[in-house]
Amino acid sequence: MRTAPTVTAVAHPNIALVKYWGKRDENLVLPMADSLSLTLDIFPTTTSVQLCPDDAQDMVVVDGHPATGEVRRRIASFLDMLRTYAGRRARARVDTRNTVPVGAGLASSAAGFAALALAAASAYEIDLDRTALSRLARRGSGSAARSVFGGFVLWHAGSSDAEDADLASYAEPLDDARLDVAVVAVLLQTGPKAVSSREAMRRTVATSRRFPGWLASSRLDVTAMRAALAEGDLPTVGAIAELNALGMHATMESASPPVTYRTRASHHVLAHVRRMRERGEQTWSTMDAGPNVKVLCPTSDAHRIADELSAVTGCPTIVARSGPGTRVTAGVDT
Ligand code: 2P0
Repeated sequence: MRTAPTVTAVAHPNIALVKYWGKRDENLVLPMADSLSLTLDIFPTTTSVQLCPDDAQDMVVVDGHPATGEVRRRIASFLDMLRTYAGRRARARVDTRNTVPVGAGLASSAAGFAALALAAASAYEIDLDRTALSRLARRGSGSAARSVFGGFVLWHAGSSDAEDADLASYAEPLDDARLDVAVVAVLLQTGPKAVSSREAMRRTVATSRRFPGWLASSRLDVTAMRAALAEGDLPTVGAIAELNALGMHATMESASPPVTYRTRASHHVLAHVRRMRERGEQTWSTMDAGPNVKVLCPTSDAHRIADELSAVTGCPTIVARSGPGTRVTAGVDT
């Protein structure tokens, strides 16, 4: 019997400059507001999918080990959704390799589900354009919708109209963005977080009195950020990104019980980045669902700033730039 080909896809994480924090539909993974990101050129995830019609269930291997628990459940239910769409029954073998610790607030799920969406859709012979691929990746993990594309990307929340809600929420590249920026990631902690971003988001929406204010300001931030990106205005981009990230953390810290991803070490880096700015550096902080701080700066300054942040914290730093969208690397004739 002919064995099905193994399709391999690679995807990169993205860093949100205006964050996604709050869903209006958990099942369809529909956000409450637009968000805007930069896909990075570090920490790729490579995922291979092969259909195995004789297997009774999906086999999922993550970083060389059989997946269990929530990780396995999310991947298997993503594959179930694809099978329903494709009208196919064959189970799949999924092998995914990260170059970054999973669950540490370093966007492993964005790269992971973007790579899985492309490799699995190709394996099941579902022909999707990039917009449809972005919608599909969104169903796995919201931020994965953005990692389908390279460079600066806008994820549309879409209308609240139930009829076309799924169709209206997808990401697209911002072709008019022109900005020279690097991202220095300060790796303070790479262990898995105590509260998943999914649970943290749910808790924030349900209990934080600051949530309506956060939502209103992030909608304004998207408009201002788009204009600043088109102007190539790094100081404005940096200022909006930093305030947006601080607002997101303040909002989740006011949930009940509070979600606190910022540690003493995170605050130390945030303060140091402000001090660098006061002495004339172009540096702005952002943080995701974890303690690590990412610093926006001009590309020509990035290695110098990374060295300083390593020296100050005693922790490793890594410099990232704009990276590519997800692509198939093996298994499909082109
Ligand atoms: C973002 N984050 O915009 C925000 C900022 C973390 C902080 O998207 O529940 O893994 O799978 O849709 O995409 C992380 O949440 O959440 C995230 P789900 P996801 O990048």
